[in-house]
Amino acid sequence: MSTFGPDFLWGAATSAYQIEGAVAADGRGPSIWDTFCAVPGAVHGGDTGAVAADHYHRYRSDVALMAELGLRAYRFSIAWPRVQPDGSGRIDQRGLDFYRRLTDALLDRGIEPRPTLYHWDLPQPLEDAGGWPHRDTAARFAEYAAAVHQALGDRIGHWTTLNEPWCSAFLGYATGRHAPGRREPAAALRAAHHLMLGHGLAARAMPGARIGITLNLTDVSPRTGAPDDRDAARRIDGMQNRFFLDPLLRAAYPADVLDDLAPVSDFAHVRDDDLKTIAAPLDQLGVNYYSPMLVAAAGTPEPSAYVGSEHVRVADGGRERTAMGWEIDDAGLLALLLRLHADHPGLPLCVTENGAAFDSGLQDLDRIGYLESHLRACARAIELGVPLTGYFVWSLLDNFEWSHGYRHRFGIVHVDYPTQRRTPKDSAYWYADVIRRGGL
Ligand code: PNW
Repeated sequence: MSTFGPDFLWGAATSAYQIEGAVAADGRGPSIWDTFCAVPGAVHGGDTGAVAADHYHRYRSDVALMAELGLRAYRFSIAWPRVQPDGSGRIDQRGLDFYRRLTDALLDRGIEPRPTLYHWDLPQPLEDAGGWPHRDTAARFAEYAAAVHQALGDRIGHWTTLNEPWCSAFLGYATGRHAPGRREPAAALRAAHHLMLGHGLAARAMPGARIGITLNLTDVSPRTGAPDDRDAARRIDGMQNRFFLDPLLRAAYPADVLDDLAPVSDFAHVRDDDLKTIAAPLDQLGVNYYSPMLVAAAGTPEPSAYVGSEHVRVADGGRERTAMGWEIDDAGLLALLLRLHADHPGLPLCVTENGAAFDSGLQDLDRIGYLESHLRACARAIELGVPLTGYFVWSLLDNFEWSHGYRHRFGIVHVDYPTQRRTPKDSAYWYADVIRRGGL
């Protein structure tokens, strides 16, 4: 029998703003990404998600393509501004109907729908009211989650609340590289807390749902054994991994990280019982892994996504890199999965994103190499006892890569944007084969 087992979820992932386009269709309201894309210089080449891969109009043929590849599951996200164009109150049935049609098309093909409720497209009116640094946004998120669950809960069993709250908080509100483009480190810490609070409140608002959250976690190591490099690694592991894992799974912020952050915030925004709410029972932890991090202490502080650790820099591990400049190392994925299993035994894990940007066209041997080595890491983790339930390639389609626009391609399926023609790359055929065989 294959290491992966017969119930392993072989999937691919996308997100709403990155593929749907149709930003004005059926009453959709603006999101912070529509606004951010209009800021000169914010996105490479002035690209926007206005058309993207036009999936909103092409979802039927896209689902047929998924079926041809033999996918068992499809991870997508639901656009909050389609469901609640104002971010609160009024529900637009047309928005919900799109996701009902998509879900039914998947179920008809025997593909399990795995929706994420929030993949970064906050309704603009909620940002105008303060955004994630504002506590109220968490309550609004729970209302939205309840409405979607009420509409689709009969068809969908497993729900992911948030995708990568680290990115929403620290790229959105500290470095300003992502929407809404704010550079306010203290606000970023409040945003992170309210994102997690929103997760907990949403879990409570979806009775009977199986609940997951997806984090971008990584394996962090010091460049040398010197004490200041080791402290740098402790700090980055703290901000990237434990700052989210500990509240969600231990109902507490890590004490060392609160110490690091004391000059930035007194955490007065954390109220009694918040941590109990955040640590709602979790049925699955989604892990997005692309690259490990090697870090070192730096002399001069630089603006950083790692609030409070501005004197840490990322070091060169000397490995090959993808088109994003991210170093390739499957050992980091294995180390991460083993560490999560050791720290949180019994918690089901799922790789909800893994993949690579390469600009090699249809004959993407480089992408096949990346996927194969990382799937081997998954197999090894399972052999060593990690409860890994699935693997989702990022991404099914070439798509809008946030501040990089359309410059880099993550898809196993090529999209020719002028014609919207889809062509499976060699990696798609390779992956279809892996799924058919049930493993490598
Ligand atoms: C993730 N970083 O994003 C997202 O979940 C996807 O939407 C995205 O397309 C994919 O990974 C590839 O980038 C990230 O700068 C974006 O650290 C940026 C970072 C991390 C994750």
